[in-house]
Amino acid sequence: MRDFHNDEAFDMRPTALAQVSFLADPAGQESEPFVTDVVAGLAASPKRLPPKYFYDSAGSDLFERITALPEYYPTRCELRTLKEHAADIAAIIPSGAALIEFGSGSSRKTRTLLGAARKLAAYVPVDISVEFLDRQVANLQREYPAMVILPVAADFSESFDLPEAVSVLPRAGFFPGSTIGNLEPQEAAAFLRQAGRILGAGAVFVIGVDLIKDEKILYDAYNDAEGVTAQFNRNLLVRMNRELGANFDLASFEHQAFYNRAQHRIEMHLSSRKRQWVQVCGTNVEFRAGETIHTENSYKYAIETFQQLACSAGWTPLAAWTDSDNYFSVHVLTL
Ligand code: SAH
Ligand code: AVI
Repeated sequence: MRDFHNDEAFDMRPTALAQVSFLADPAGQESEPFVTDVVAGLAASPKRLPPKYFYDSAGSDLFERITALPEYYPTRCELRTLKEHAADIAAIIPSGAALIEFGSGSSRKTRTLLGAARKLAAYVPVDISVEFLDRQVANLQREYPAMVILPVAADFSESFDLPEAVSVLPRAGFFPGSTIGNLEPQEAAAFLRQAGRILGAGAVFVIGVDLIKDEKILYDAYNDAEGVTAQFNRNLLVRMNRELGANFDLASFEHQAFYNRAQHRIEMHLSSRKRQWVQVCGTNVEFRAGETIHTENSYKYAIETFQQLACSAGWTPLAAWTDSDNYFSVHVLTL
């Protein structure tokens, strides 16, 4: 096996290989994606913003707090299933493989696999939240000093390159958390196709997908009593104020989350409490009283519907496990 620790390609560890563009061109020729998406999203009707922008450093910390809330069942249910099937998952990951994780966050769930799949050659966490990614990689490297960790700061909905060293290794994919549910179904299919290109023929892909269930349980998970989800939602306004010089008054936007039964999704919105004008990226944006910015969809699937989606993107389902409450599913696919 290659000695990754002495390979020049790894000089940049533990700082993530950055493929997310951040800075606006000073001449304004080419704006960063955040600016472009905010300008387009607030000009649209109804107003909307892509949920990937929740995740700056503060947003990632808030998401971690959400995962510990009593109402937020997905993390607990998925962790239980991953622990129960850790040996099954380890058995299908080839020895000497690189584990590529999309939207790795705290890598908490990965730890269940890293313990079981001891013969991994490298772990590649991919995340858009660059500062948080660097912090988590430093923690993980301390816990697993022998593990080769090659972080990539990238938007997984765009094409991105894996570290050079991984190109010679068999690859396994990991996409927990039901982050795939934050993509529109056609975006999820496009993502699965692109993941297939990244992971390569013969790869296995382990994906966590939240299930359709009792509406009260879904509602409560996104309307927690402590208000952490509301803070996570409003963090988008905080981020626009800080990074784009906007002047959103946080108190005049209300967190809303509800289940859309026809579309099988939780919708999150920020609703303007009054008629108001907000300065964003040099324009004055009008909000009517009660008008919302649609900030996130979180699609819930039936096991068969998700398997059909995966098949339409070229993947073959190998297994699907759920927790004892049937709240959350973990799928194993192969290409
Ligand atoms: N996998 C973790 C974290 C889920 S939260 C878990 O299961 O608990 C979603 C994660 O995906 C966040 O860390 C966020 O920064 C990342 N993310 C969201 N959209 C992304 C995108 N387009 N590209 C890369 N990372 C993204
Ligand atoms: C990361 N993602 C799957 C979470 C979800 O449940 O849709 C994000 C989240 N939004 C509100 N609470 C948690």
